[in-house]
Amino acid sequence: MWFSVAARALLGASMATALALPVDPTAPKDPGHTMKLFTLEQMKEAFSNGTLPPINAPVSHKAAPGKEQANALFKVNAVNANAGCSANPNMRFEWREYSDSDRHALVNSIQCLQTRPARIAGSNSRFQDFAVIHQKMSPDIHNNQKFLLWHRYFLWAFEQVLREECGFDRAFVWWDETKDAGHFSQLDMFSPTFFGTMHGCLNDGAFAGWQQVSGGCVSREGTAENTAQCSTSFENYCRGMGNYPDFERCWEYGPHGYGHNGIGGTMAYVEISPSDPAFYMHHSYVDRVYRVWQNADPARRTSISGLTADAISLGGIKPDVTVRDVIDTLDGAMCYRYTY
Ligand SMILES: [Cu+2]
Repeated sequence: MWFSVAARALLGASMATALALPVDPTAPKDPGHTMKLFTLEQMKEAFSNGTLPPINAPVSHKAAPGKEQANALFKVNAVNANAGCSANPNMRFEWREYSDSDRHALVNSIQCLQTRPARIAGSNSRFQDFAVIHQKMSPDIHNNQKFLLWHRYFLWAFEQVLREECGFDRAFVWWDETKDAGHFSQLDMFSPTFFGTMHGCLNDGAFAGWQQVSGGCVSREGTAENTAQCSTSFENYCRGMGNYPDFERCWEYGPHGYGHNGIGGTMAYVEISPSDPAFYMHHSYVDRVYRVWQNADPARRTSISGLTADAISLGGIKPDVTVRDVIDTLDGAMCYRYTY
C-alpha cells in the first residue's frame, strides 16, 4: 500500500513537530495553569451552598531531617535579630504614599536584579531565580493552607535580596488594589515611567523586553472587568471569614485570582506569574489583607489549623523556615507592618 508504515511515521512525526511549535513564536512554551476564580457573587453562593472546593492539604510540608537543624539555627538568629521588633517595625508604604524617588529606587533595584547572575538551576538571572522557584514549587504552595504563608515569605525574601544584592535602601512598598478596582491600567504604576503599560508584550517602562521564565515576552492583557473584582466589598467579605481555611479560599480564589487576571498576560498563569515584576506589587496587597485579617484576632497570628510546625522552603534563596516563623510579621523571621 502506498501509505506505508514509514510514511505514516514520517507524517506522524511532522504532525507532532507542527503541534509542538507555538503559533505565536513569542508565546510561552508551557505557560502552566490559569487561576481558580470566583466572583464575589459566585463566592457568596459557593459558601452558602457549601460548594466551595475543600482546602487541600499541602503536598509535602515536613522539612527533610537534614533541614531541621538549619531551621532551628535560623529561628534562633531570627528571634535575636528581631528582639524588640514591635517597637520599631519596618513600614511598608502604599504606592500613593511612596515618593517618586522611592518608586524609582524600587524599579531600579528590580532592574539590577535582572542583571545579576542566576544562582538557581534553570534560571538565567537573579530576578528569574524567584520565578523558577515559584514554578517548581507551585503544586505545594497554591490551593492549600500554605498559600498565604509561603507567598508572605517569598515576598519578604524578594525584598531582602533587593536590599542585599542591589542596594535597595528605602522602606518597602505595598499596593492598595481596592483604590484601582475597575481601572488598574490608569494607575501611574502602569506607565512608561515605572512598571510599563498594560497592553501586550512589555515594550515600555523599566522592564521592557523582559522574557518569561517559560519563554516568550512578559505581557499584560488584563481587563477592567477582572480588576473590578479587587473591590473593597470583596475584601470586606473575605475579611469577615471566621476561620483560616474559609478566609484562605475566599482570598486566594477571589481577589487574589482576579488581581492576577486583571493584570493578565504573564500574570494570568499561576506558575510563571513572578516573571512580571507586578507580581510582587499584587502579592503585597494579598499579604497586607491577610495581616489585617490576622489583626482582628490574636489567635490568627499563631495558628492556621494545626500547621504551625510545617516547613516553608524557598529552594535555597533564603533559609527554610516554619509556618510559625512567618505567621506573625512582627515576631519570628520578619519584622514589618503595613501603614494601614
Ligand atoms: Cu504563587
